[in-house]
Amino acid sequence: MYKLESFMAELEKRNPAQPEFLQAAREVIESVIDVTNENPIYEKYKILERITEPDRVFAFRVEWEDDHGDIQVNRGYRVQFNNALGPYKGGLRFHSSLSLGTLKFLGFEQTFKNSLTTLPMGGGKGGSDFNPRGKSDAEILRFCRSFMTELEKYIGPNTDVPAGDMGVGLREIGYLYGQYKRIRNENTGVLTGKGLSFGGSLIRPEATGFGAMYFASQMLARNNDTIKGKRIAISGFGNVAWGAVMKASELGAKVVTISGPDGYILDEEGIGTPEKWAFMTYLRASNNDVVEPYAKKFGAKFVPGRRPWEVPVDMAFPCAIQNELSLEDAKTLVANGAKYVIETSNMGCAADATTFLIEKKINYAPGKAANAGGVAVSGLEMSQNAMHISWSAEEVDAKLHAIMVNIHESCVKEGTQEDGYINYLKGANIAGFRKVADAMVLMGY
Ligand code: 2IT
Repeated sequence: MYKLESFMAELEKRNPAQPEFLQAAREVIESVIDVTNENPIYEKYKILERITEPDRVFAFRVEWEDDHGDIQVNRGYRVQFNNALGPYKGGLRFHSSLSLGTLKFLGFEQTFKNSLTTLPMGGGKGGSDFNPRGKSDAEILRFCRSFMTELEKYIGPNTDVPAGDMGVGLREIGYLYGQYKRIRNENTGVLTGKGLSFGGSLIRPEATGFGAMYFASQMLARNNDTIKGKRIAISGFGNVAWGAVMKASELGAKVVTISGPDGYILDEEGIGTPEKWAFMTYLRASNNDVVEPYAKKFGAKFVPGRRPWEVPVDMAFPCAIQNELSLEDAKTLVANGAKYVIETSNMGCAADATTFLIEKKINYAPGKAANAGGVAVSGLEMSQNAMHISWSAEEVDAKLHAIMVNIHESCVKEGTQEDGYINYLKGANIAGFRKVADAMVLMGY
């Protein structure tokens, strides 16, 4: 019999100073411990011990020359967490505070998320403590080249297929893929999120945000409600927030906030026009990591140094970074009448915020379910590359929609409580876990 506290104590001893990894692991283990104890084969095969230990971790030096001719040194990583279901799959994050512990949390989460998509993908994550803020295009190119010169040794279209994450978008994927091709002379689509002209998939840039709105629409439908007319707070201003804002607007909701490290924008008119969406992509590409210019351009309010969760809304979609919504934020949202909190960033809510939302029977969805649309369309990009074809936007969007509906159903199936409340956290964790655990059992140790 596994016991949560003794298992966690052991995990904490093995992984000191990795609080985010331990937070993610506790959240999953807590959800699946009963299922595990009901299946003695899981204990016999030491599934919990094995599933919390990455298959392997690479760490490497990345050296590059800045625009002044000075040599800079960063650290690069690739965490290959679990390949029970397919090639390692997961994004690359470039962020100044990135550590191995953060990547282990992300790779661990990715394993269950990818399982939920039903596509054949294992879980991995990588990146660097390289800070894109203020870097020139040429510096980003030189960094990406150097990073891929090492990463190239560990990846391959049937081994490990990275994509973008924070700080890694279309431009960075292009530079990384260019270097991969220079070294390997292969057009196998080893990265996803590529440009359309060299193997990228339509709808991939929008997929995470679109998928979150499809998932939210399913949650609303279960409550005989729709997203039309809902007032929405979104955090972040990058790729994920951009897709979310566009789809929410298209479905008739009004998004009133986006945010950056500098504060948040309150736009009472709604962030609902192509001009405003285009400005978000301009802000992201400018590498300044600020949203304030939006306020000046569109006559909206800028609230410096604060997060958007103090704005009264019906639904909140954290779309920026882990632990961006605290217990205090959750209390404020609920006190102001919010009924839905949908994590679109990975582990967007702090652990105590999640517990509070579930206790209050708020419709809360964890990131590994709600934001799986991004990696799902990455999986579709892999399929298209393998077949040397491109699907139309309509085809990809329909498949994305079907996948999100299916993930929602899996959560409902495994997460419905006796009182009818859907514990999406538990549902997503159990559904994602079962498939990985069963595959590990079938393949032996
Ligand atoms: O967190 C995520 O799911 C991603 N950054 C996307 C990963 C992918 O391989 O598309």
